[in-house]
Amino acid sequence: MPEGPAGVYPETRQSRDKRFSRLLCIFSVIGIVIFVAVVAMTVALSLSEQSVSPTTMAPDLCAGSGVVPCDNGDCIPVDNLCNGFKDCRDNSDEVDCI
Ligand SMILES: [Ca+2]
Repeated sequence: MPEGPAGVYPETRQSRDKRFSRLLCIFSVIGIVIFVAVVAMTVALSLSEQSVSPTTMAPDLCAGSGVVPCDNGDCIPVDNLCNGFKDCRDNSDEVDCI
């Protein structure tokens, strides 16, 4: 019975197991990083969608289409200016009414 291969085999298997567990660890870390990145992107996307309400438009887009900009950037129909109801979220449509 040859002693060489029998003596070498346990070391080779150990180092192979070590390498395998190290690879497993690296892949786990990569998986966790990808998961965290995807979750962060999903949260950021949903937050940015929430902050843009349907009535919010850039002030220059309000002009000339029957709507006027509020001080906070909302757009409201021009008829809603000074009508006694709060249409802008900042109530700027009911300020400085004569
Ligand atoms: Ca109003």
